[in-house]
Amino acid sequence: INWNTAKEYEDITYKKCNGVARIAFNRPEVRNAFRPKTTAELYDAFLDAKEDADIGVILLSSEGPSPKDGKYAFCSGGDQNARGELGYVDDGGVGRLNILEVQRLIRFVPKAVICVVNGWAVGGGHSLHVVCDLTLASKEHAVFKQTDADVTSFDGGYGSAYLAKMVGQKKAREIFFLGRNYSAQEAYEMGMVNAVIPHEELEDTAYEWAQEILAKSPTSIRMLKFAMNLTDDGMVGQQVFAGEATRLAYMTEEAKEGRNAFLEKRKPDFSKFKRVS
Ligand code: 1HA
Repeated sequence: INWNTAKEYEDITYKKCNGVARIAFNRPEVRNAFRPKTTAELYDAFLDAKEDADIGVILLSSEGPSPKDGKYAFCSGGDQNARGELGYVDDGGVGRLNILEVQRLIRFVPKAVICVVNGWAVGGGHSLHVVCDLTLASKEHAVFKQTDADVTSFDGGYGSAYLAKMVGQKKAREIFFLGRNYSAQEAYEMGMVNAVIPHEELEDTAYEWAQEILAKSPTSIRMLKFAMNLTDDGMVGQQVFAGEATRLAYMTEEAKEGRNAFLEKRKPDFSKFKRVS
């Protein structure tokens, strides 16, 4: 895979290759914990991948292993050193919850997002995998764990409520209330991981899955993603899905007649358009 660096950041890496964007945590010495700078960079990179018409699939991955002890981590959630009186504070002392904005961008980007879990997926890192469209996990190194209730920093949105839709209420409550470790295989059996992949093949497999998706109709992928999001996202889910329906409607002759009639200061003539049933 011939990855090209798309932009240089401090806390993440951002690369592109053949229609695929790869956004990766790059703080392996702290198990890829995110601080406000990290989430701001993630948001920036996701926005770029969203706007880039050549990109069809986004991989959310991580660099590693840790130079300290050689262990792998996808993401260990919020950096506990960044927590002050106001919660997770940025360099200017402002309390930030912008990982939730990153979650919403992943959810509403009209492209498939694949989470590549090569090690620990913990706390807010676990929640990020939950919100991605697909998850691939390292057979040897992936560990799924929810520590929100250990550190009083809890995700009551997608991270827990949507997880419960995915793995069932009892299992989700166990994951959050007990905070145990789950292997890639256990996560697969619960239905929150799409495939368990030998570690050495993980990144290549994610790229191959991305290429398979890229060969599909882009309109179908975006409509399907938003259709599957719809009921869980309430009115916003409807708004996002309906926006795509409006986009398709704009492309019809009927819409052109409506626009042209207004611009030509005449009554629209919709009589030639059949009422299909
Ligand atoms: O839920 C939310 C949010 C919800 C709503 C809105 C905003 C939210 C924002 C954030 C979050 C959260 O993410 S809450 C959950 C925060 N994360 C944690 O509680 C996980 C903390 N880490 C661990 O439990 C463990 O480190 C580990 C299971 C991931 C790995 O264990 P391991 O392999 O034994 O490594 P360990 O020795 O513990 O860690 C290696 C180094 O990484 C340590 O530093 P060192 O002693 O080498 O100096 C460790 O302190 C550091 N590290 C690991 N995780 C974090 C961390 N440093 C800061 N923050 C971390 N999260």
